Amino acid sequence: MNRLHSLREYVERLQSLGEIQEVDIEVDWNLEMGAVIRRCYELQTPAPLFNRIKGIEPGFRVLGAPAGVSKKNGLVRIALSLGLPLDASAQQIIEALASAHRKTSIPPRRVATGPCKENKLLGGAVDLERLPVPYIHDGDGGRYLNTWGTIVVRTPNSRWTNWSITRIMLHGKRTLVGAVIPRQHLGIIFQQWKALGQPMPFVLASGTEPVIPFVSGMPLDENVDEAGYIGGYLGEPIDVVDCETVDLQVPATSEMVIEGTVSPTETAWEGPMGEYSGYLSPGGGMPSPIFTVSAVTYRNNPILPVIAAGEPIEENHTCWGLTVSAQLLWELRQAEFPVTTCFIPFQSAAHWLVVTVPAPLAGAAGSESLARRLGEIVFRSRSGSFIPKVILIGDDVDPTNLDELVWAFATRNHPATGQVLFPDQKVLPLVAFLNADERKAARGTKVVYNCLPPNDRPAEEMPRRSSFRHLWRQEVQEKVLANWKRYGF
Ligand SMILES: Cc1cc2nc3c(=O)[nH]c(=O)nc-3n(C[C@H](O)[C@H](O)[C@H](O)COP(=O)(O)O)c2cc1C
Ligand SMILES: [Mn+2]
Repeated sequence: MNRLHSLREYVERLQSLGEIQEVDIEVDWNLEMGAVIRRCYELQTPAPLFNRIKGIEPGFRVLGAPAGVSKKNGLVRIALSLGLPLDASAQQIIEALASAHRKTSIPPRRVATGPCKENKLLGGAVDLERLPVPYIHDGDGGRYLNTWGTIVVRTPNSRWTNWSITRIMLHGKRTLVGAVIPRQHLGIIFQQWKALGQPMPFVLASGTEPVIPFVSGMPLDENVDEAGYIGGYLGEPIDVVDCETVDLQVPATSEMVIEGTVSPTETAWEGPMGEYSGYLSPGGGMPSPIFTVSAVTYRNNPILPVIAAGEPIEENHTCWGLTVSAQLLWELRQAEFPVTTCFIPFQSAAHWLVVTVPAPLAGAAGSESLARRLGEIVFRSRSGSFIPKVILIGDDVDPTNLDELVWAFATRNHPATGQVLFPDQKVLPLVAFLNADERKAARGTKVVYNCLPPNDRPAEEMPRRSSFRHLWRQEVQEKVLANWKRYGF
């Protein structure tokens, strides 16, 4: 495990890999920065590091696309963030995230102080508009301070501390309004405070060591501390420091720390925002609780990471897609489903989950009941509840190879009998294909596309893959590979 201890270390490593583009001309936080970041995803450029932001005091910086995909180096930002070999494949990343479930949780270690305490603004000195908060997409409901930071909250009985990512919008100089979704852990813990009629202490840690956002975006089970899961994953604890004004702790090397309380009663409109689905819904959003800020602390020359969500591929598809895949792989193995691997293709914007099963199973009878069982497990679980469409396919197909996946899906899914429908499931209302009634009820039909072959002909007559790797016998393949240069290629 090649752990990086801070965002600074991460940025330095990215610089040495040619994965950072420093932007030294002045850039406007109002739309310009968001548009640049979005174009960086679309061109898969190095991550932009904005060094001068209009109207913001010198030194405050923004890092766009912190875990974006790179045209030159593929998933290197993700591999580096997770301490894995730089050429780690999506499948290796998913295995690493899933197998941390078997490790013992290591709780964070409280240390006296850390770089995040270099500057402190307390009470009346807090002014969130001094921070380089971008107005990202044309049509967003406001400026988003948080798109990649970790929100820390604790249950009133202090037994569970949750670290998660949710978007948070600027509301005033000292107030924010955050998306608090009831079935997410932030929403579950908020309900407990609300039931007591008490404000919920929170802290937002932005610009943490790069593994932290990954696990903050991972749908672990209720009552599981993400900090301990990260400790288990790394094999050592994360150092945390006490907050100034609330009884919570944050990673010591955080770039910016925003502390305060969430009102049990007061709300404001949050949203809309350009979403991971690849759409911005005008008029979207909802009333959400107000976060009142009591302290801001930050490193010297702090760096705020920013995601410009939208059409793939951005961090919702890489970070969230990979961690949901990892969680579902773990859950399917726990349920003794004969899974080889799970993968949410980045380009599907988390709408397709591909589940592969051993190829011999692929020709077995009863694949429809296997497809039904798969849908029951996936759609019932919280992590699978986000997914509308599942593809069940033999593990001769590499689900991370889009060319192969498209071919196999197109040729193996029967239009009449290949779909197992699951009506009236909980759905995320922001999915673009839902009609008005489905959106309102947040319920709709989900599907498992069964791409396992029918079992109605003898094995020797089953269609064979006609690729170089699959159709030609071994000695011919070896001869061709050995002669490749001699042919003149
Ligand atoms: C970049 C990014 C942005 C996200 N934004 C939100 C959001 O605004 N609201 C939300 O409920 N989940 C959001 N998520 C997904 C949650 O972080 C994820 O489901 C996580 O499991 C929630 O934490 P929890 O399991 O402790 O509830 C986002 C994930 C990523 C990677
Ligand atoms: Mn959680």
